[in-house]
Amino acid sequence: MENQAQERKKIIFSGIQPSGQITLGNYLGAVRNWTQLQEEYRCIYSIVNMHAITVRQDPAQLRQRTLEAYALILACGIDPEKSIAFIQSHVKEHAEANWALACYTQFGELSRMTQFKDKSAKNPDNINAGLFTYPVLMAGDILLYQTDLVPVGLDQKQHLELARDVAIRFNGQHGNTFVVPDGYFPKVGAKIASLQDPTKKMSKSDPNPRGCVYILDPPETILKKFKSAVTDSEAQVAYREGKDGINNLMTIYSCVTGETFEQIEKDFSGKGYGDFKAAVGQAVADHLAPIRDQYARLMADKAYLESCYRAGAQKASRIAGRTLEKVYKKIGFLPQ
Ligand code: ATP
Ligand code: LTN
Repeated sequence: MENQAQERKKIIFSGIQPSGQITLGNYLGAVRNWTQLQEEYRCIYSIVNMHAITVRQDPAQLRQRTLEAYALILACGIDPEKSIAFIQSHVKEHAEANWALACYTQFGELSRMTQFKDKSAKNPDNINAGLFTYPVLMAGDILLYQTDLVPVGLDQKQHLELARDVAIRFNGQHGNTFVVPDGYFPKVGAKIASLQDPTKKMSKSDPNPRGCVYILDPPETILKKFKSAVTDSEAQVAYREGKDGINNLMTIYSCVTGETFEQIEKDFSGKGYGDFKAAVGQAVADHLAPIRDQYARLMADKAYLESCYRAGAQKASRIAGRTLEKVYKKIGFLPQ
């Protein structure tokens, strides 16, 4: 009975790159949502280390960051008993799906991807083919698990649409093979901006670390970063067009305290930005403190982490293998 109920649950898939330290933007835009979906859905989450190598990585650092990112998503509340949590390169089907789906993706559609254009501009000496076909690997991640919903930040919307288009195209040619996935974006927090340049997204690869709050930053650092956040000269805590810095801080405060924008405006009416920035910093530091503690406990138990990611990869591979087999059959690959 319980098994049947499990089977009917909708499937969630999402991934995060171990390309740097996980930020408050990653957390509020994606990872926090992942944990909240675990009760209602069948959730599958991956540390997408294969995506991370589209930008140059130091091998030792990539290994370390992959383990850290895995520990961090567990520390944020991903329960490896309830969800499947695995490391992308451990499940070979991802590389295979990537090739098959690349042959169902057009050069023209990949050329339109804004992330490719942004990252090529940032890394002009390494515009590699992987960076170009990045969205195909991502489509494979999603489609291999017959995913219904993909919880991501708004920056991933275009990639998600490509995954849908590829699924629809493949289904059109070969009959129903893939579930066509939908995006799942948080109402508040889908686009957290840099604290130093609130017109830009907070990003792991921001060269200015003061603009970026990392989940594992100690409380003093968090307070300092919020204190130096860029605002405006109006000195009024209100959510309005053109007040990018304050809007961003209000969004962050709302995400971690659950207060609405109206409540925040009321609470801080007549108070200066200094008070508000200190309050946001404190609220974020308080919210992240238990995650930091849990992370330290997990990193001290490597054997446990290893057992979790091994089991996760086995479970993921079973599901992905079934889809890949179906795909190969439909394409016309002679079975062994
Ligand atoms: P990089 O800077 O290396 O491209 P990133 O910080 O964009 O990395 P990813 O690993 O690519 O992080 O993304 C993980 C998840 O976090 C994705 O769902 C993405 O949409 C979300 N995300 C990233 N940055 C933000 C942000 N500033 N606000 C909200 N969500 C975000
Ligand atoms: N491109 C994503 C990471 C990612 C992903 C996925 C997200 C890789 N594969 C599958 C959702 C589903 C990003 O966050 N930059």
